[in-house]
Parts: sequence; C-alpha cells; structure tokens
Amino acid sequence: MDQRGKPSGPAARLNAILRHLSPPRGAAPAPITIPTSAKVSAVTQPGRFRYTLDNDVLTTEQRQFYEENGYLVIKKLVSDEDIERFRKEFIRICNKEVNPLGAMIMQDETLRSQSVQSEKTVNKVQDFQEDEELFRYCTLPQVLRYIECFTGPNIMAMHMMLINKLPDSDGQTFRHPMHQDLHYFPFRPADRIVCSWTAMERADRNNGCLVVLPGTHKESLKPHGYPKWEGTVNKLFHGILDYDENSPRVHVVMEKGDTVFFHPLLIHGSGVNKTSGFRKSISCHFASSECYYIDVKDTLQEDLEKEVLELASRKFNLSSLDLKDIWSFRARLVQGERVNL
Ligand SMILES: O=C(O)CCC(=O)C(=O)O
Repeated sequence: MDQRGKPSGPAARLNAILRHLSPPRGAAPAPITIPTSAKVSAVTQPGRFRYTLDNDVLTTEQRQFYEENGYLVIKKLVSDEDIERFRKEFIRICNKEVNPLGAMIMQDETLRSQSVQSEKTVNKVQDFQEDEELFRYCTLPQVLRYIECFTGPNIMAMHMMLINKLPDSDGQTFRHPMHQDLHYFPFRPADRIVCSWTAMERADRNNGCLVVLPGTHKESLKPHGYPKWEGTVNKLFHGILDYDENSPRVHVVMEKGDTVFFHPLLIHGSGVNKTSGFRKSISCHFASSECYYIDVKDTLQEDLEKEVLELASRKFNLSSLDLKDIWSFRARLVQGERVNL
C-alpha cells in the first residue's frame, strides 16, 4: 500500500490490468474481434457428434476417435524452431532475466532451499499471458485451427503452463495425480473447453508422459483432493479421491512437436521422470468465449476456490479478489469475438 492506502507494486499493476480487461459488471465487453477461419460451424449435428463441431479440419475418423476417447494426438504440429524459442524463453524466466507480470514460477520444494532458481529447480511456469514469446504458443494458427473444432470460432486462451518435469528417481515430487481439469475451471459448458498439450521433447513412460483413461470425458466431475501417497505433493496438484487404480489406461507416447487435444473431463495425469533429463511440455486450455462463469459455492469445486483465492491474495497482497477476477486477469481473446468470458 502507498501512503494514501492505495495498493502499490504488483497489487496496483494487477488492479490496473483488471480494470482494463474486465469492464464493470453490466458494461459491454471490450469490442475486440480477431478474424476467424470461418470454416467451423458453431453447432454440431445433434445425435451424431457431441464433443466436436462440424468442421473441415478433422477427418471423420479423428472426430469419432475424440468423441469416443476424449483425446486426439496430432503428430508434428509445432515446429522444432518454435519449441526452441519456447525453451529459450523458459530458461530466461528461470534465470530471472525476464519476469512476466502475473506469471507463477513454481520450484521443486526440496531443491528451492538448496540451490538458486534455474532450469534445474523450476518445475512449472504458469499464467504466462503477459510473456509475448511464450504466449505465441496460444496463438499458433496450426493449433487454433484444431481448437476451433472443439470450441467454435470465438476462442479465449484461459490458462497456460510450461511444465518442466525434473529428474526424480525416487522422490515422486512431480507425479501428477489422476485428475479432471474441469475441477479447476469455474466456467461451462465443459464440451466447449479443450486443452492443447505439446511435447517439447519425446515423452514416454521413462520420463513421465501423459496417462489418460480413454472415454472418461463422458463421466461427471468427481470429488478431488490432495493424494494420500508418500513423498511430496505439489501445491494445487489435486487428484480424484476415489480413483480406481485398475481402470484401463493409455500412456500417450509423443515425439517432440506432437500435440494432444483433450476434453476437460478426461481423467489424466503423469508419472515421475526416471531419466536424468528434463521433460518439458507447453499447454493451454482454450474455451469458447460463449462459455459463462458459474458460482462454485456449494459445489465440488468450492474448496478449491478457497485455496486458489488464498494463494492469489497472498501473491498480489489483495483481500477482495473473486475467482472471476483471477480468470479475467488470465483470459485472452485469441480468435473471433469476446462474448461472455
Ligand atoms: O504435463 C504433465 O505432466 C501433466 C499435465 C496435466 O495433467 C495437466 O495439464 O492437467
């Protein structure tokens, strides 16, 4: 706070950005429009397809695969050159050469006390919407071309992460418990939300590739909480509480540049990295701007809301944030026009 009691530093900057991004309630959203491809219909054929919209991008087989399984891998979608640029920017952030506004830089709990911040200690950078170089991922035309098939033409980039799974032969510090991403999202409908996750190097069972339970996107949102396994559990890494370890699972082995698109109810996670190298991925959750915020009070998401608000108000030194403020701060229109979100 400054001497007049007004927020200063990061809190003031956050306030300014919130005012800019989020018009007062009741006011019309900022009139921004970004051209669309005009190739994807905003509707789908009732009865036949539910999770994909009519489009001329996906083959019928690809559509059917996503409809049945809740995920779809597209080989070599992102170029080596782009991946190299993302890698370099991540390292600049780790080394504190740049400090993008609002970005959360998470370090391994054990390593942070022993070493200076570097690629060897940072396991995740999220909310990089203010970092031009990393945010390019969320605007890559070849990614948006596929995103449109799930969201329709008006697309918001809602949440972005670069995960650097650190070598971890026994500590289990970067195991990602099986979860549904919708647990974290206070907006709906779920079918108009999709994640794109791009491997920045080969991801397989040795270095902790994604693991999915095909078809679980057809189920409802399940209760989540901190897993009860031994070893460190990372902040906000919730998992499904009554998860059946014997459900059929697929290890999604991917080469550098391969991209998987998946539904926010698909149950997924990832194991430990048993190699001596890093396993990096870059991802973004997109939603149709026609999606709307929901009140999570008295729902399964209520406890998470409390935890997120507590973390965010500590980070920005603010007391009166609500979930919608946080999401408005992150969300960016990347195609089409802004409707609700
Ligand atoms: O990249 C990983 O290891 C897991 C990512 C994940 O589960 C997620 O993005 O929801």
